[in-house]
This record gives sequence, C-alpha cells and structure tokens, in this order.
Amino acid sequence: MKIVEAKVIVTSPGRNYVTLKLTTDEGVTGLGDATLNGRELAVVSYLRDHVCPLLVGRDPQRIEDTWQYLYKGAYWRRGPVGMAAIAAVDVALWDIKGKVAGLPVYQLLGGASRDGVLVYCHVHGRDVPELLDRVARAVDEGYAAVRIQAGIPGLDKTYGVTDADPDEVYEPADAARPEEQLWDTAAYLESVPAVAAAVRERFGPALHLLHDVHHRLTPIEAARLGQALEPYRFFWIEDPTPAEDQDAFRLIRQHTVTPLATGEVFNSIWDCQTLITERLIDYIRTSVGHAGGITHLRRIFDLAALYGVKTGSHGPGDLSPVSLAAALHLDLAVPNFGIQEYMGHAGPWADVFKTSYTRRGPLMHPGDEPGLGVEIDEEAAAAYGYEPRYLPYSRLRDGSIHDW
Ligand code: GCO
Ligand code: MG
Repeated sequence: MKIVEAKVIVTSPGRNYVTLKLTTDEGVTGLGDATLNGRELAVVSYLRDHVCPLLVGRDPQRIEDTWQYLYKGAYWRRGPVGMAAIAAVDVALWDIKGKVAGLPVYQLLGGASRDGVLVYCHVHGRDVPELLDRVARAVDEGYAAVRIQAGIPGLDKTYGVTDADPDEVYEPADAARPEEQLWDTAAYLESVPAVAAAVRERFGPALHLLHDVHHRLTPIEAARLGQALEPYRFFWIEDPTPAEDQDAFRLIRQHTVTPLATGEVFNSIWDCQTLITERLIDYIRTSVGHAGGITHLRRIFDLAALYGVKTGSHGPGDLSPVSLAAALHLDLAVPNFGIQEYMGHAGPWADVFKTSYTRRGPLMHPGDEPGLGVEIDEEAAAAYGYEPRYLPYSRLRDGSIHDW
C-alpha cells in the first residue's frame, strides 16, 4: 500500500482549522488535525512545503517508522509547528490503519478500558449569579465535571468570560491583531476563592470543579491559590504558572494538596519529563494535536502511568473535531485516563466535519466506525475561507506585558 496524495485543507467554519488528508493507492483516506491557534499558516507551510512531498510513495501502515522519520529525520526537533505537523500525519495514519482493519482506532490501541470517557465542559459567568445559572444548566445537561471561570471585579474583560452564550465561541481568537486586555493578579486571587465557595455551596460535594489559571501566577501566588481552594476540593487547578518552568511546580507542590494539571502548550515528552518523574503534577494535559499525535501522546501517557499521573487532555474548540475524536479513542483505551476537556465547537463546523462521537450524560464515546469516525466535506470546507485571528494578550496596570 502507498500514500498517493497528501493534501492540506484550511477552513474556518467558526474557527480556523487545518486538516491533513492522506489518500492511499487503494482509495482509503485518513484525516489529521494540524491546527495551531493563531499560527495556523505556519503549519500549513511546514506540511505543504516540507512534509507532504515526503509522504507520497510511503507505506501508510508504517506509523511508528513515519513518526521517527519526520521527527529524527528533520534534525530540528520539537516545537509547536513541527510537532503539530507530525501529529497530523500520525493521526491520519491511525485513521487509515483503522479503516484498513475495519476497526475503530481504540480497538487498535488495546480496546476499551472503560465504558465512556468522563469529560468536563466549560462554564463561565461575568459574575457569580450568572456563573451559578450556567453551572445549573450544565448539570441539567448531564455533566459531572465543570471548568468554572468568572469575571474579575475591576477588570473590563477576563479571558474565557464574555457575555456570549456558552454555546458560542467565547474564548475568542477573533481580532486581526491580538486584543490587549488588563490583568490584575491581586484582584484575581481575591475573587476566585469566593467564586469557588458559592459554587460548592450551591451544588454540593459531588460535582467535579476545575479552574484554569492560564499561566498567570508566580509559584508562590499559585501556592496561595491552591491553599485557598483546598476547602472546595477542586478536581484540579490548571496551568497555575508558565508551564515551561517545570521547577516552579516543586514550590507549588510543597504548599498545597490541590491537584495540579499542566501541559496543553507542551509538544513532547521531554517538556513534561521532570513534572512526571518527580510527581510534581497530577494530570498531564498534552493533546493529540499538539504533542505528536496518538503515537507520541501514548508514550507520554505510559510514562505518566508509571508515576501515578493521570491524563487530562486539552480539548478546546481551537482543536478540530478530528483531534477530539482521536483524543476520545486514546482516552477510552489508556489505563491511567483521568478526564477529557470537552469545550465543543461553535459555528457551522458540522457542515464541514461529519463525526460519530457521542455524549451520554457525563461520558463521551468515539463511536465504532472504522478509523477515527470523522470525515471532511471538502466542498463545504471551501466555502469557509481562512480568517486571520489572534488570541488576546494581557498587560498589567503599569503597562508591562504579563504572562499569558
Ligand atoms: C483550555 C485552554 C484554552 C486556550 C486555547 C488557546 O484549557 O482549553 O487553556 O482556554 O486558551 O486553547 O488556543
Ligand atoms: Mg487551559
């Protein structure tokens, strides 16, 4: 069997998505997600100019060999652009292997270890009453785990919190230039424990609560937040400090038993080696789309399993349905699964991507279609052209740029 075509499809049905489509000489196709929010076209070029020409003529069954060929063969290792490209190739090859075998990808990974995949959804509110209403709605919809983000008194805007309905895009990358937002750590640290108390009081002890700090604290501030949230028994706090500083987690860990999650910006096992082997985190958030595909993510998850670290993959709306499907297959199979982020997708994405994953109450399932269970309608994709969009960034009151 040979790959005869490697095609990159850029489409923006609600958000920009970059999809790699591989076709074999037997007419089997496979999809991979190469979306890198705000830097999409860099991955398009990496794939079109440097990877697709190397794939034509290769045997699509040799997934591991292709991974090693693209990773070791390039000389330049790691990095978000190259690893998103390798991930797309890897996931597309797993999709093909599943279709050739007539099996869903999770079966190729050892079969289901659980009936379904526990997901957490996003809930945001500009103030506590709005947040509580929306948590109630999520609970009514069957979710057992929610990520709660609330507006910060004194700040005009808080990332992840808008007046938009939760079903719309509300973590926007919607400006042609990055929008500037004000950040105030003191106001944030003051507000979060009160928000947590209100949610816990209203919804009781069983609901899983998660919170994303988006890398904005110093280690000692993060330690203080972790301590302050201990009475409310969070499932995790996420990205408390800039994630590239693995040592920072030692300090946080010394001070709090609130579980810690990080890794959505990582793209290789080397980025999380210290965090995992020194048990500095509880959940590893690397994703199929940004950390080298199913092949590499499974390697990271296996390392994590050795050290009692569970999985908690990144699953935002800026990763395409192809990535979500791939994540669900892996989540269903691995022994140390923790939770899967499920932000959902907004806008007319379903015109373009046909999916077979489902949610029943708190659990999702990837479905039993051969391969990943996702197809792309290229004609529909062409109707939604690329739109330059950037995430916002923050400045402090004195004008200096703050960590994301
Ligand atoms: C998450 C992420 C998102 C990111 C987004 C950036 O936990 O889902 O932090 O909130 O901001 O994925 O592209
Ligand atoms: Mg996050």
